[in-house]
Amino acid sequence: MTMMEPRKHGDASDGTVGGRQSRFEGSMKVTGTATYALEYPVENLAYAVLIQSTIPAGRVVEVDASAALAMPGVLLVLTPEDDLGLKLSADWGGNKPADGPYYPLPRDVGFNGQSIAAVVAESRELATEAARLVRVTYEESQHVADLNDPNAGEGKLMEPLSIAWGDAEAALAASPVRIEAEYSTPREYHVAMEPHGLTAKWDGDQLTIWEPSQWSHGMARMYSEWFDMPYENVRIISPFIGGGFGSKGVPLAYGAVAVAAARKLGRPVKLAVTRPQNFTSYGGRAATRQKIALGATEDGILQAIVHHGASETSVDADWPEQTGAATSILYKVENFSSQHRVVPVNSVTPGALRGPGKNPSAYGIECAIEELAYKLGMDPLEIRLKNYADHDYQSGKPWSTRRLREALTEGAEAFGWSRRSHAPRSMRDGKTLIGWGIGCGTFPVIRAPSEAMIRILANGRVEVVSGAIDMGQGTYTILAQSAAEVFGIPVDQVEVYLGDSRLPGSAIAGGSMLAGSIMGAVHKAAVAARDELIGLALSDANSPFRDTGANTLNFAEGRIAAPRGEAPSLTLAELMSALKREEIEVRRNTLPDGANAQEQLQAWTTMARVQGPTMGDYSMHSWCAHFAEVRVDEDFGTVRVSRIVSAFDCGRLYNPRLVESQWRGGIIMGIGQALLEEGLVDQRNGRTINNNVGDYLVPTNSDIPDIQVISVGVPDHNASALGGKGVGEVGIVGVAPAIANAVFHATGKRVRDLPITLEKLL
Ligand code: MCN
Ligand code: MOS
Repeated sequence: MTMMEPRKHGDASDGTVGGRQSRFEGSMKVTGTATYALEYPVENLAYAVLIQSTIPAGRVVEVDASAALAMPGVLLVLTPEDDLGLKLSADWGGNKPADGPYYPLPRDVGFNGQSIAAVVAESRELATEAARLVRVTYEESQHVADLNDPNAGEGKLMEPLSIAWGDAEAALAASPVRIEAEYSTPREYHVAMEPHGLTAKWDGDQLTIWEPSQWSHGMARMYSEWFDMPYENVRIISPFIGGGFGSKGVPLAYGAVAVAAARKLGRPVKLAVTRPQNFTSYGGRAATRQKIALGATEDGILQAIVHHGASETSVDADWPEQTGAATSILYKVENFSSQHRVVPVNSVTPGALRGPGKNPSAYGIECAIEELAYKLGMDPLEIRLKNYADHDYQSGKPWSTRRLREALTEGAEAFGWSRRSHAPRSMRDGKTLIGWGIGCGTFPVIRAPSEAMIRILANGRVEVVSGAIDMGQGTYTILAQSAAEVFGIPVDQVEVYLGDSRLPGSAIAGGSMLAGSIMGAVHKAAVAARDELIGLALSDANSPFRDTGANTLNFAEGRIAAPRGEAPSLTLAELMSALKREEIEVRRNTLPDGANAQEQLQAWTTMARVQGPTMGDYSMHSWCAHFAEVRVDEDFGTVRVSRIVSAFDCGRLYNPRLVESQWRGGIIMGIGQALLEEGLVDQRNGRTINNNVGDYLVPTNSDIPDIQVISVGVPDHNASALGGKGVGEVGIVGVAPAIANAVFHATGKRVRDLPITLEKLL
């Protein structure tokens, strides 16, 4: 097996868990030496280009590819006529569908922008030109453009997502103070810097796929099922990813098309999804709307929450963007009711986007709680502290750790919240209105098993090997820190190999579950490898430690020593040489002891072993409180975020520098969500109008103010082996409401539909 180039590191300081190493692969990415999926030099490549439907609903009647095929250099045109011989795969949970064929280029069109044909040629330019010559005849039928289409209807109630306790309607009716409001969020997209695409190559019955992936093992499994071949015969290679944010967890239709084309042609095929095609090749965050009613006493004690939410889904799958996901756990309330509906529309099936569910949910409840505060004439910080949940009212379980009170008070202190004047429009700087607002956020602790391999080499270097993914979060770096700590060596003595489905099994880089999961596995394997080395060192005839009478050895500052200095200390290399060992290799997983091979494979390739936040004695979540300052130009209605202070409880931090960057990244995405991001749909034809990075606005440097982040967490050993909770997603949750609340404070105007653009303020 050829190995990836290992990620080395130059700075040896802080080589322990909790240190502030920079990202190992950061300089490789910015200097262009990190190889992305579409950059692998593969010989004899053919190039595939997708053709997407231009109607929102109906059927492909005919594809006339004669002009395209007549072009020299065009190799193949795939259309709904072609039976690619694929089978349906089980979903990411591992749930098997009824046996049946899979058509990645379907005849029935479910949305505008669905892939319906592909052209393969000797060059990408040729394939693109030939694709323009392909004539598609459609039979169009009625469509539903989006959630706001008059024909969209109320949708289907998702029974399992209905949550209730107490008697919310009665308690609401009896409450002396009530507010009710409707909030909405538009379609939002991942817009990762690296667009989607892949290179696929067959060698006999062996398939290699270079594709950006958040889950090498899960994706290999789904490809193997589509192509009805043994799991072992598929290999996904994905050592570097230019951002995923939830979009790169499973293989998608275009992947099946590229692999099928490569099989048909007997040549490797590269398929790059164009930026516009990225908007409909997989789903972004679904548009949502939600109605929230709060009932309270005159002194601001919550009595009831009634919540009705809905989100868009596609016509052929139910994907709920759960608007109630945070509503039920943020506050102490005895009477609660929440329902969620999905409304089928002619769009691609929506997907997970950083903080799915929690994000729009926090937008609703965190705006509503401030609306209640203003109605009561109460400080928004005070109302949150007054209704602090001492346990999880939904599950009835105690929190494992919940330092949200500290996040609120320490965040307020750092922000200078006490200097606020309460009345809207009461703070200004000349013609600029100033507003302050708060938004709380949360994300569940999701736990999953993982596996890792540790190798101690004769030269004293230590290797960490896992199929886990680093898409920019910092996996390479924290795993090097973990191994370095166990062996008492500098981090630059550790090599980390990741991003390959042939390497040991791993949890998905998703649901903010990877760090806790893979750190546990690497720590376990490293300790086992160290124990094996200690055992040899104390017993091997060639070992200088053999006659010391010690029963263990110390590993610190790059040297191995007997506890009371009974023998001279050695480096790892010196000890390996004394033992005449080429290598010590240890593989460990965090499944229950005795899990057989099939159970192991199931654990890495499906979500079957994933545990939610209340699947134990406790309710476990990460928490945060954002404090936002906005400046609004009264004449132009322009909003600038001028300052953000956010305090987080994510348990123990494996690498605070990387965590701070995760939090800031989430906050920056939250600023985009609050002020800029919005997928626009042409009602006439269901087309995504702004399907490019010129028109779909994401924040740039000039939109981003000073962001101060504070950690108030304490280690939580129920949440993970090393005490950390999830970090990657919680940062985005609660930012948009903090900004919306600040805009209200500045202007006295409540904008309830995101994004908050100037025309809504004038
Ligand atoms: N970390 C830590 N201490 C902890 C937990 C995490 O130091 N207690 C740090 C580590 O650097 C770790 C990172 O935070 O690598 C993220 O850890 P975790 O919260 O476990 O999240 P995952 O590794 O599972 O990453 C996925 C998560 C998700 S779900 C999305 S969406 C997201 C995110 O990470 N997409 C990202 N952050 C992203 N960051 C980048 N650069 N690109 C993306 O696409
Ligand atoms: Mo993250 S949306 O769970 O990949």
